[in-house]
Amino acid sequence: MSYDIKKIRSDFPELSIMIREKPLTYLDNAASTLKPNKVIEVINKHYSQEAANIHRGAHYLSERGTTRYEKSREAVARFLNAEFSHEIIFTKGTTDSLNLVANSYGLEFLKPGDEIILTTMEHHSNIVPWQMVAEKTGAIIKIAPINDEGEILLDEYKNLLNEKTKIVSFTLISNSLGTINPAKEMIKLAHEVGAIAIVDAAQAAPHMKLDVKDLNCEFLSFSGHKIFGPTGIGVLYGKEELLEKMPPYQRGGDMIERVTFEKTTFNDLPFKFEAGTPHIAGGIALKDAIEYVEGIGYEEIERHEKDILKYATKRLNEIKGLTIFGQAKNKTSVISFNLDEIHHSDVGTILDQQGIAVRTGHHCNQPLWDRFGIDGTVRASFCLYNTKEEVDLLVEGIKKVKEFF
Ligand code: 7TS
Repeated sequence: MSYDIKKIRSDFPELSIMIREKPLTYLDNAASTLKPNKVIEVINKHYSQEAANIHRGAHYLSERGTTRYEKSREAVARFLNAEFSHEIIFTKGTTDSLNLVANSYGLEFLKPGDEIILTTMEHHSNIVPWQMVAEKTGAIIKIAPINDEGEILLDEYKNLLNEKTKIVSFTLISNSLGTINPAKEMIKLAHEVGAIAIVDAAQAAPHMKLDVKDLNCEFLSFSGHKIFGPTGIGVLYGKEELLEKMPPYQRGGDMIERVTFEKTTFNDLPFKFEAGTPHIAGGIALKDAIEYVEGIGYEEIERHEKDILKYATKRLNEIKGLTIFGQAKNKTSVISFNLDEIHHSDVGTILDQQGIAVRTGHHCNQPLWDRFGIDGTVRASFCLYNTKEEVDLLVEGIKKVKEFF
């Protein structure tokens, strides 16, 4: 079956809006994706006909909401190929998921001198929580370096691993370079020294099939809003055995079994990690977002996106004075670039005047850009609904920027 891009684009109402009297060209998908009608309808229906609190009420709406929310958890477990649905913790997003692991697992189990390995290309949300853990426990952070193409230097990574390594935490796909990291191999090597592996799949979820059994990672996180779902909802997958022995991250309602003023016992998984009223509508609609992606199919999506990336890379490389950062052999859907003598924020402003949405700046990767000796880039990021015509508009837009200067 051919890829029905027209139909796919018609599923996203925001793709038809005008920005500054120009049709929107949305190339900021690594920051957040647009939402398909199905997701919007489910959220609308929830708030117009089904809103009620869950996990507590004796009434119809509460029970139905609970069923929907828990069905969504099952859908996520299936989506990630997790063994049990109670290994799926709903969070606010990837940042929240990583903070949960750092605060709960990191603070509980790390000791002075233990080592945490990250990579040069981590998003700030996979750096700053570990700095807190290091500060509070006396653990040490080590960084696996990358080459000029933006690929992890596996030999250097191997050299960092030793019996003191307790945690390896890395992104599956770089939000700024598009690099797809050799996750399975990195996890296997981490396990050989007895470390646990944490995968940040925020950028991977919209582009590639995730399988926690195949990866064999201890934890994995992603954000709803980057996979065509709502903001404010995300996922932490954790192996049951580890989640069981971790202390709660936040405390309050829903996460308890019995409270007295003297002592509290905690609820079972996953509720031990879900204190307070959750993002009910978001949790429910996440199922529809996932099913939307699965309905198209990752094989089809990957083929389409590879085609777009190849075309965009070729066209951008034709522009004189344009440098692309991130040339990994195994790469997806992101092009970071700069123009000689023109600041990235100026490029973004002029593209915006043409209805073209890109991100400019450090993209929450300051240590990565330190590695390249720059302070940021222009970033165009593509997903399943982007087209070659949009790449052409970007190229025309960049030419206008050059003319302007
Ligand atoms: N990890 C990676 C690899 C990311 O790209 C992001 C967000 C996060 C974690 C944090 O996700 P959040 O949903 O909790 O915010 N990345 C970006 C970006 O590249 N531009 O805007 C947000």
